[in-house]
Amino acid sequence: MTQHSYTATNHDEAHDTQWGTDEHRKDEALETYRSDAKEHDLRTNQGVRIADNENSLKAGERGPTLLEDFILREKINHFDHERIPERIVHARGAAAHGYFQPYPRAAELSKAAVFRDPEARTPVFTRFSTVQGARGSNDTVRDIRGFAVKFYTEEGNWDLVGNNTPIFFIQDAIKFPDFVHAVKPEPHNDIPQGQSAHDTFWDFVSLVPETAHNVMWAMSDRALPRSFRSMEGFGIHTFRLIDRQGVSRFVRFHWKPLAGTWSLCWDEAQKLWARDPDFHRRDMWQQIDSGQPFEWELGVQVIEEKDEHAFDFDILDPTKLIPEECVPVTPIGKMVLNRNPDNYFAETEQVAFNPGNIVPGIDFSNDPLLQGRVFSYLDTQMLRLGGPNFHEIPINQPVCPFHNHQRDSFHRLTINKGQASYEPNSIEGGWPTTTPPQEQQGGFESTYERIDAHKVRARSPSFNDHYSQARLFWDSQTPVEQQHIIEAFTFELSKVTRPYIRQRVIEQILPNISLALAEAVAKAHGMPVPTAPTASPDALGQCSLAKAPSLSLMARPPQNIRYRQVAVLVADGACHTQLTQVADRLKQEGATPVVIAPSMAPVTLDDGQQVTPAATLDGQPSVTMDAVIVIEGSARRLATLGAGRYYLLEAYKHLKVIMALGEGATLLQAANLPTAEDGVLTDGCTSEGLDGFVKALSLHRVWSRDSKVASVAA
Ligand code: HDE
Repeated sequence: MTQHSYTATNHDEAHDTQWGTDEHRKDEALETYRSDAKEHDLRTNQGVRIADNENSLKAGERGPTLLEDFILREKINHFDHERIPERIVHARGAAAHGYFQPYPRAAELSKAAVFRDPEARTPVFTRFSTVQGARGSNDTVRDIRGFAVKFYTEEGNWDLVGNNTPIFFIQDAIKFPDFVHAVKPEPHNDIPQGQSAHDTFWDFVSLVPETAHNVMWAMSDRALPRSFRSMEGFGIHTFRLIDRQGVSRFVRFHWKPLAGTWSLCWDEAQKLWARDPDFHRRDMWQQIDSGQPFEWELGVQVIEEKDEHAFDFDILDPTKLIPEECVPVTPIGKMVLNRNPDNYFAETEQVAFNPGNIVPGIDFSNDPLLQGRVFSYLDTQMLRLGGPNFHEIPINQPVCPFHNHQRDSFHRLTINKGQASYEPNSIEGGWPTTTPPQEQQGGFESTYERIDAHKVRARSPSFNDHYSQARLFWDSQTPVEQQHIIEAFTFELSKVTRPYIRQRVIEQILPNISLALAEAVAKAHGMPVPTAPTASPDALGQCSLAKAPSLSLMARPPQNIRYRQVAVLVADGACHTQLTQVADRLKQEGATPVVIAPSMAPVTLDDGQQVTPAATLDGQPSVTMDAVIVIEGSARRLATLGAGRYYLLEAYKHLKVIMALGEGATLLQAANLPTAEDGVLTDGCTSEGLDGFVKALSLHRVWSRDSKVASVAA
């Protein structure tokens, strides 16, 4: 083993002089802890060289093992304790390193160091997660995704711990354990994994109407992201930004993916559970590894304090979004994720996010969900990471110095020198000392706010509206998206075994969102069709907008094909010139061509040259790809294979663009698919033909096909 220098908090004097604007600061700090065993002897944790790592110490070759074998005991002992508790929610995740760079506008809104200098890059570590499933569950389940960013700023760590929806299921932290118990696998049999399609979840949401809005998002394609790179992220709660003059403004944080927003189909997502349970984490890992960073803009919706009550909802209510049509999102910076972690456990598993980690220039609002969260994260991490010293774990350490009088407990790494671990003291010259708040580099100061109130256990009447934004969400979707929501409700409720719970959702919840939605789901369940809303006028609420186009994914397709994975199907006899032409064009557009063949054996092309496939039809099935191109000369061979025909059938069912070149139509015919319709291209490998492919794929899917695919047997 290499020697570590555990100077967790004491290497900072050196850093004091180097502070500044370096995005590599965290990377360099982590280097102290990296261990590379190359050219090192195998040793025990006490440094003793090991001579035999195959046999335990025994009394005779066939005799009992001896207790004295300290090498065996140490190895087994450590192994026995390798696991730590997984996160109670968001257990499954994947993360990457990168940086954040502010735009000039940011410094006008906040004095936080992270926003100060448009030339400065602050290191970040960002973890994406599902909520419901265990650490080993599937990536592509229908679920909300966590979107947690740790900014290692020069004035301390700021964690923006958000989700990929701008709202949450509940309004008050006191309901969180109930909500999580309801959505998690059921307690008697630990079923189902990674899914909300079960009795306890729907029992809870049918009894707690404030969940309706977030449930709508969860039943939409938003809950099925195609890639972490194509997700929006949201801080959800209203926060505050404090500028250099001390002026506080309310803000909502948004992450806007530069790649655009695109999702999976439900059937595709389910098939991916088996075909590639690691679909999202693999996608991020491979793309970052191949130099294709993941990028977002950070934006804020800004509300002046005087406008706090200017909306037809309460901005402290985390079940409400602020429509972008009412308050536009101002971009204030860009995040680039460009480096994979070295070690999953050390970094992704041990990272501890906490919305309570804020820095001068940022502050909380009184959102009652946020207030509870500020308590919860530190508390849960004490258990998960084994005590109060988890801030010393390399991935959690700030890049700036930190000194205080906190001491001891389990796994303390810092060797605090001196005798005085209290304040005030005269023995150590009074150090460390406090810093008064100031415009820059000052101590943290909470927003000055007058609170003159009765102590009550109550909810503000301004939180009574539970349905107006669920309706706005529904009304803002395109017909295809609405159909997907209907199908999602129908599917989920079909897994609910108690008819009275299904009935309660259909009769008591859905009619308050949309009678059309209620009718479609009721019919699919053979239940009476509701004819009128059931909620009180207060709960139904009112929304001044009829529609908010920003809520629809389909309304704003990415308009390019960057980062798309395109299956390029080949078999013996495939046209070499065409293969090169297609691959070149896809790369030119920023997409990735993946050459796929029936087996991994080299494919002999029409000119006698050979190409080694990247994958097989089975190994990289169509569900893992965004579109399919069949290279001329391959179709006849592929048509003889079930896997070849199924490839196109499934791609067609999942609304993917299919381009069949040359005699490729024979493969379409063999699969009983149309040879000429929107998104099925057989124009030949001309430059116009490829233009047509790029144009079709830039809409992400062939949405006009949606109504036909129910009859496709794949
Ligand atoms: Fe969390 N949440 N949460 N949550 N949450 C956790 O902290 C909690 C909420 C979110 O990648 C836990 O370290 C309470 C909203 C993310 O490590 C825990 C409440 C939002 C992650 C916890 C909420 C989130 C967590 C579990 C209601 C979106 C994963 C393990 C008051 C804005 C972070 C852990 C990561 C994780 C508590 C509600 C997002 C138990 C009490 C709203 C992205 O502390």
